[in-house]
Amino acid sequence: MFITLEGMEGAGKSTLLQGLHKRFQAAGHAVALTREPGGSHIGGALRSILLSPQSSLANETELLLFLADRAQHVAEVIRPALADGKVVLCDRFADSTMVYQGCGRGFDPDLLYTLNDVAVAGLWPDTTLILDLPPEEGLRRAVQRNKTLCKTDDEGRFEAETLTFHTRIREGFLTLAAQHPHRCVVLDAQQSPQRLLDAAWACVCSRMAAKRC
Ligand code: Z5A
Repeated sequence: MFITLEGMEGAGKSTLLQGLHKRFQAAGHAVALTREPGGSHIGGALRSILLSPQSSLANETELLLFLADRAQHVAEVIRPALADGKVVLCDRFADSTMVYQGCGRGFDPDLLYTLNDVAVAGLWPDTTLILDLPPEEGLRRAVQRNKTLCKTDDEGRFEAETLTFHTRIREGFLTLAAQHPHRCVVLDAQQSPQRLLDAAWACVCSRMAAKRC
C-alpha cells in the first residue's frame, strides 16, 4: 500500500508519519518511510538545491528538478519497496507539484498532471492524507520547530514565501482533495498530535480493509 502525506509547511506531516510508522510496525507490517524532495541517493543533492534560499531558480528549473527527484525516487525506492510487500509512507509526492507549482507558481494543471505521470511512470498513491490548517498556524509551528531544534534556514526557500502564497497552497490542496475523493482524505491538522494520529490510523485501516475486499 502506498500512502502519501500532503499539506502546507508545519502542518505536522513528519510528526504524523513517525506515529503511523510505529503503528504499522506494531501491527506487523514492513514499512518504508520516505520523503520528497530527497528520498533517493541523488535526491539529497537535488533537495539542497531546491530548498536553499541561496538557489535562484527559474520556475521551470524548479519544476523539472522536483520531477527529476520524483522519477528517481519512484524507480529507486518506492517501486522496489512496494514490490517487496512493504507499506510505503511518503512525506509529500506528486500532489505537492500540482499545488505548489500549479497554484503557487501558475503552471497549467493539465501540463503538471502529464509531467507528473511521466515522473511516477503510472504509480499513483492508494491513499493521500491531506493535513489542513490555517497557513498562519503552519508557519508559526515551522518557525517554532526551527527555533527549538536550532535549525538554520538552509532549507527555507519556501518558508520565505508570502502569506498569500501559502493561502493559495492551502486552497489548492482542498480543491485537489475535492477532485480526487476516492484517493484523498482531508484531516484537521489543528487537533492534537494524538487525535490526528488516531484519525489517520482509522482512515488507513479502513482503506487497507477495503483494498483487501
Ligand atoms: N515542494 C514543492 O514545491 N513541490 C514538490 O513537488 C514537492 C515539494 C515535493 C519541502 O519542504 C518544500 O518543497 C515544501 C514544498 C516544496 N515547502 N513548503 N512550504 P520540507 O520537506 O523541508 O518541509 P515541509 O514538507 O514543508 O514540512 P515541514 O516544515 O517539515 O513541516 P511538517 O513535516 O508538516 O510538520 P512537523 O515537522 O511534523 O511539525 C512542525 C511543528 O509542529 C513541530 O514542532 C511539531 O512538534 C509541531 N506539531 C506537529 N503536529 C502538531 C499538532 N497536531 N499540533 C500542534 N503542534 C504540532
